[in-house]
Amino acid sequence: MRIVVFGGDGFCGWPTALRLSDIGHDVVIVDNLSRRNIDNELEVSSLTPIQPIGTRLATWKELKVKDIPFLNFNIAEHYHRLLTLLRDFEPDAVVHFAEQRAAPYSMKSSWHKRYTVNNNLNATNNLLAAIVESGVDAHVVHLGTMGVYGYGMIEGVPIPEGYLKVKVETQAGDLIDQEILYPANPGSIYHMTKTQDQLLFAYYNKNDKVRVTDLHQGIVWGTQTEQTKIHQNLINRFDYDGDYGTVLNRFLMQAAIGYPLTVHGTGGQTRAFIHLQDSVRCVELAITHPPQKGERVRIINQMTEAHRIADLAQLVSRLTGATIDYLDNPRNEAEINSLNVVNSTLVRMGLKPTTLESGLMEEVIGIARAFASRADLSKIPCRSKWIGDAGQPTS
Ligand code: NAD
Ligand code: USQ
Repeated sequence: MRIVVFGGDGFCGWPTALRLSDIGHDVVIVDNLSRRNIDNELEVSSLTPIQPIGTRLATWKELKVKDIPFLNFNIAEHYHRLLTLLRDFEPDAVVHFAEQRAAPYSMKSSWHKRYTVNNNLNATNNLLAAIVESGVDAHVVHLGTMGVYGYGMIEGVPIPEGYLKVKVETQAGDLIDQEILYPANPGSIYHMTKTQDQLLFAYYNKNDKVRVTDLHQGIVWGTQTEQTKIHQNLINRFDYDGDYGTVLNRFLMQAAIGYPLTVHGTGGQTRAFIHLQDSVRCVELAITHPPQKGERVRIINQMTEAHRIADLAQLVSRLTGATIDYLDNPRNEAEINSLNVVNSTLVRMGLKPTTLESGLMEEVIGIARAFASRADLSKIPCRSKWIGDAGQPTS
């Protein structure tokens, strides 16, 4: 298949592009390198020494004799480059990772809120509009988030894969069955953009019959995949800073350098998780199981395990001897929640999950300890607050 990976220089996009190339697809990467520029803005670096995209791709070509063309442009702004690419390359599938993905970054200031909304919504809308205008029948595989559901806000109801069965009372007093998009309940501006993406997909799917799979992904942990391990120039990024570092990778890195684990509040928040290797495999499965023309947007919950943050901290502490700090929560989120998620589609398609127990120590030793000397401890605290003293977000 011909596949474009939008956001293919990022944490999830890079290993996905390599995997798709490795198994024989013709892959093109589009990325405007905004994530690398945000590292410059925040004065942080990946814990792992990631190479420039040119070095990454030259190494891949040398090792595998496979060319992955790279185009550097902003899909939220350069519509005509996007349209031309789709017309010339005629992809069978496009994988859409190209969004600003950090909730704390999206809450740092009004500028960061506006950037995240402009970037994410225009990226998604441009991609869908260009697919329609080009006439290519490319299957859109989008990386969404479990955060659109509000982490199980309806007590006692397992989170379905996107659509909720409801009974609606008619004027005559009869109850009729309906299936609706699960009510959106975002917890940050970033998560809000993903709930808006859902409406864009629903609309273009209804009006133009664009085929879409929206993968509602949990928090990704881990760093390396089968392909990124092959050579040091292919190493994937590892974010540990207070804006981009996600909770489990932060705990693993903190444990490796002897920094107390930073639990927000009591740690009663329950979240969904998936290992990076499984995330890559899920995208592959989504590509090889496309929806039919005219089928509604297919929504798949891309997660393998749910854990309470406090339990994760205790598990990491037990394995490594790390101490735990319970900090004032900088976010505005429920202190405690339970989470029960339906994830049967991916299991049915053949996903064999990597469990936390099996992969944690490999990550601590192989990555976090190996690159501990590159850590800048001043970048670990989360300084982005959802609500500041003046009722405004602060950074
Ligand atoms: P990332 O920031 O590492 O990668 C995103 C890539 O897209 C970056 O390389 C960036 O430069 C590029 N990009 C952003 N806007 C662009 C634009 N307008 N034009 C061209 N390129 C652009 O993020 P990630 O962790 O790889 O996440 C990828 C996707 O998966 C995101 O949409 C995110 O919401 C979703 N997701 C990530 C996680 C996670 O834990 N990392 C979990 C659930 C969902
Ligand atoms: N948390 C801590 N300590 C930390 C960091 C985070 O206790 O040092 C807590 C947070 O308060 C939150 C939870 O851990 O309750 C998760 O935070 P996170 O930063 O790991 O994840 P989140 O902000 O939700 O975002 C990440 C990705 C995002 C993706 C989302 C999936 O950055 O792109 O959409 O996970 S989900 O969480 O399922 O919505």
